[in-house]
Order: sequence, then C-alpha cells, then structure tokens
Amino acid sequence: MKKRFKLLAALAVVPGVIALGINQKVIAQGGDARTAKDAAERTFVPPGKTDDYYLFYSGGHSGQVFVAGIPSMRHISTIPVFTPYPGTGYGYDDESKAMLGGMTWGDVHHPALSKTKGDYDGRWLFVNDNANNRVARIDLRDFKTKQILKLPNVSGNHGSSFVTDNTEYILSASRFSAPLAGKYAPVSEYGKSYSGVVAGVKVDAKSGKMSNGFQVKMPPFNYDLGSVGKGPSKDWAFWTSYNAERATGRLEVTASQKPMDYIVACNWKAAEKAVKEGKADTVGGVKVIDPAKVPGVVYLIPCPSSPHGVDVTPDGKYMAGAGKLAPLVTIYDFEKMQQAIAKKDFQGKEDGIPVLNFASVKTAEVPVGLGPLHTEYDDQGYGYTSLYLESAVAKWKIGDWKVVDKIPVAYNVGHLVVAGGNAANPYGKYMVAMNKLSKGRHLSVGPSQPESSTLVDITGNKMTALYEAFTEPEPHAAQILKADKIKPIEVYPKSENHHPKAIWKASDSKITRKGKNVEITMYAIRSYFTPLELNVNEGDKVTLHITNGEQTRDEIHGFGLADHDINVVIDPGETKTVTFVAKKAGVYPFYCTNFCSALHQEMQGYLTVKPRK
Ligand code: RUQ
Ligand code: CUA
Repeated sequence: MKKRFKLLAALAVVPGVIALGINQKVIAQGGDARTAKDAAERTFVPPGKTDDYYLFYSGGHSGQVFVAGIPSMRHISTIPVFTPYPGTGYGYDDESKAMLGGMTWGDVHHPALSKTKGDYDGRWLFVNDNANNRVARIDLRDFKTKQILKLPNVSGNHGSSFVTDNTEYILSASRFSAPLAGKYAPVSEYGKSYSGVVAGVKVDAKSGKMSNGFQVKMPPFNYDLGSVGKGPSKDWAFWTSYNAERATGRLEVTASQKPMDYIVACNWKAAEKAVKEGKADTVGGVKVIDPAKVPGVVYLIPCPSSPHGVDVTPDGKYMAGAGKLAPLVTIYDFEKMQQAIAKKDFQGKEDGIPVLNFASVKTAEVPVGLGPLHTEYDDQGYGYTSLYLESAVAKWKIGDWKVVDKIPVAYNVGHLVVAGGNAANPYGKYMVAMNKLSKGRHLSVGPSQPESSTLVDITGNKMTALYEAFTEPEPHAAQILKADKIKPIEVYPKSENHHPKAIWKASDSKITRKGKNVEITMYAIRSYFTPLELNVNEGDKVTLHITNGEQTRDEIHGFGLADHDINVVIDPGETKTVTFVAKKAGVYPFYCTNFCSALHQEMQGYLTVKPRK
C-alpha cells in the first residue's frame, strides 16, 4: 500500500544527480543550433531594437510579476501586484495601499492573459495569490495592477488563474480544504466540516472589473492545477486534485495511499445557469452550488499517481493529465467524456458527484519520462511536458501519443511555457523552461541560488537550447505574448485624469486647513514642486494630492519624504494621493526621487512640523 510513497522517496534522491550530470552540452546539442555562435545570434537583440515577445513570469512569493523579452531574455520590468514596490511607488499612495489591504505579500503562481475567441487579446493579465485567496488584474495598457479581489470560501487559491475563451470568467480552485465562510472547525473534523471549492470569478467584458460569480462546493481534496477547455470543450474547465484519501497530517504519506486521484471537470456554463435559476445558496457572500443537489455541474475523472497539471490541447479535444509519480501522461478524450456522462457510465460517487468510468474516458498514455508536471502545446500538433525528476522536457505528438524528442535542462524543471501555449492558436517557435531545484547556473551568491530559465527553440525536429537567463525568485508559470499584440501608452492623457484633485498649473495648487486636517494640492513639473513649503503642526493629518503635469515620455516625478516612509511616484499626467500624520515635530526635506532633468537634484522642498505647546 505504501508503494507509491516508496517510489517517491526513491526518486527524490535522483534529481541532484541528474542535474549535476548535465553541463554545457545543453547549448551545443540537438536541433540546428550548430554552434554557440549560432545560438548567440538567434537570441541577440541589437541595441536600439526590441524583442519579439513579452514573457510574463509569475514571481511566486515575491508577490510580483516579472516581464522579460524574447529572444533576448532580458528582464525589462517588474510589476508589483501583492507586494509594495518602492521602484514604482506601489503600495505607498492611498489607492494602491488600500488595494493591498494591509498585506505585504502574496504568492503569485499562474499568470493568465485575457482572451477573445480563445486567443490572447493583450488587454489584461490575471494572477492568483495562492496564500491569501486573491486574484489580481494587471492592465497591459500601462502594466499596472488595477484590482485585487478576495475570493471568500476559497482556501489557498492555487488552481488559478484560468481564463475562459472570451474572458467571461477566471476559474479557480482551492488548494487547501477548510470550513466554508471562514468558520472554525478542528482538523479532526476534516472529513465532514472541511470543503474544497471551485470558483468562477466574473470579469466585466468592458472594464475588466472582477467580481465573485459562482462557486461549487467540493469534497475535501486538494485541488491543484487546471486549464480551461477550448473549441468543443470551451464550456468546461479541468483541475487535478490530490488527497482523494481525504487525509490530514503528513500528506506525502497519508495522501499517497490510493492508486488513483481525480481530475475535476466543471461545466462553468452549467454552474452559471444554476446560479441564475436560483439553485445556489449564499455562503460567505457568494453563490455556492452543492453538486449533490445540482447534477451536471461537476464530474470526477480518475487519474493515476497524484496528478499535477491537466492541460487541454489547442483543438479542445483532449486533456493531458500528468501523474507526477508515474512516468506518463494520461490522455482523456473529451468526446468520450461526454458520452460517458450521457450514458451515466459511472464507476462511483464522491459526495454525490459522479465519478466517470476511467476505462471509458481514457484514450492513451504518453510515456514521457520521470516526474511529469505540466504540458503546453505548439502550433504544429506537439505537446511539451516538463519532467521534474528527469530534469528534461519531452516533446510528443498529439494523436500518435509518442515522444519524438527530449531535451535535458540543467535543473529540476517545474513549469514550462510555449509561446501562446494555452491559447486556441499557439504561436509556437519558442519554449521557456523554468527551474525548481539544483540551479547553480549563475555566479554563486551563497545558499539562495539565483533562479534560472532556459529558452528553447522548438521550430526544428530537435529542440535546441538557446539561452539560459536569470529570473527573480521565484518563477512558477509564465505566459508569452506577441509584442505587436499590445501598444502600451507612454503618458496618461490629461483628458483621462478623473482624480477630483488633479490640477494643471502651479498657480492652482493650494493648502487648506480644517482643524487638524490639512489638505494640500500639489503640482509637480520640471523641476520643482508647488508648494515648496508645507508648514503643519505636530499631530496634523495631512492629505497630499500630487499631480504630475508632464505629457512627455518618461518624465516621471517622485515624492520622497524623509522619516515618514512616504514614497509616491507619479507618472506623466497622473494624480496620486497620500495621507499621513505629522507625528513628530521637526523639519523634513522632501525631494523628487526620479531623475527628471539636469536640475532634478534641485527638485526639493521642506515639510516643517511645528511642536504643539
Ligand atoms: S504549480 S511546478 Cu504552483 Cu504551478 Cu506546477
Ligand atoms: Cu522630478 Cu526629478
């Protein structure tokens, strides 16, 4: 019975050995990169030129998203999401501070681009927070976080963010089961009082505004990773789960007892309909469906060996479930799944949810290799599966289900991303593999080794490693978007500034006082602030609105105030508000933090705080 655990334990010692056995050959071997020079030329982006693709890396528990260019792999931007970031002043002004809700971190795992008709439309990037059950929306017009939404009932928002074909929903699933509505129940009541959740976050088609749509109460398994259907399967979403044992304690043992876990298949259209028809109860402020009472919303599909990723092929016909403790990917046929549902070809039930007959829905197995985690697809009908234990990526043919090539990477690989790899029409051409363990690929900086990722050319019969890049910790998943899909703005047009305290000339700045409340409307332009003297009394509450009056690219002004932990950065045409209490008498210089002109250094003033008698 402990067979699977033993297998895992045995395999756990392998990775370091495998990773150490790989050296510079990675660059030289395979494909048609004949020489290092060839690989270098294919990744070289000359000065003055820009990359062809955006690469959005999740930043894990840094709470950020990192942007790099492909093929150069240069890190070009950091987008703070769940974490304050002084570089852009994020989390210091009132608005972004409120959005962070008092938290200073989140755990970003899976970024997902918005879609129209199944393909990336370049409007938004959504990311999940595995730690604090949130989803955020980044606007790709200005690469800024615009909204953070909390998902009630969801405990550990790991199985997220997965965007439906026309960005109707972001689909999520809970990693940790817990009592719903934030209630208390001891862990000893896990089996009866704890639940998992599958959630649909509704996205407003125009504004992108997210709200809690529907949720489905699930058995207390651990839901892991998923993907949404496409084409024929577009109304469905799929997640893997582990812990079919409903166990607690040391899960590596207790949750590895049964030979099979489950893939969840959720018909999100049916869930939406059930809510409209009043078949859901309000729990924790969200409409929650009990699948035992509302048939047709979810089904379970058996999957061997603690599956991790389940990834739908671009044509929407197959789902590939990667069993991380078996050397294979199990392929399910969506049509067979529909037939099994129609014929009620079930092999059992879990909390009233039908379990489809494994033999009826499974169509093939791909012998990919050891420790398969995630699969992405290209435009030529191939799947690419990351092999954690083998430190390699397997390429296999959809339909033949045969491995056609394998490329070693210099670390235990986690996620990989193919350009456009989870859209209806992948771009292909490049794949990026991301490290988990055994990095050691950069100059040593001590025990916390730099992370790395590998750019692979996938155009030929053989995959070719082109470049190895550093990424900030900790990369989980990524998305690749064609550069010409978006045209980010360079300044905020004045006409779009709806801040009630925006001003467009220095003479409109003012200081008003009501008792202990001081309100300052400030104007910033090259290279001075107006007003330059902020005179307040000890204990005053100061509300400062700063408008950057520039309409020129990169003319950013910052407002750094000594000893108050205040660092506001205002882009051209933007107005930001910051509120603070002048607690301690004294004189505090403020200055512009962003170099803005030859006389940037002169852009400074004083806050004087007069003692109370
Ligand atoms: S999971 S290494 Cu958080 Cu994306 Cu698979
Ligand atoms: Cu404004 Cu420097």
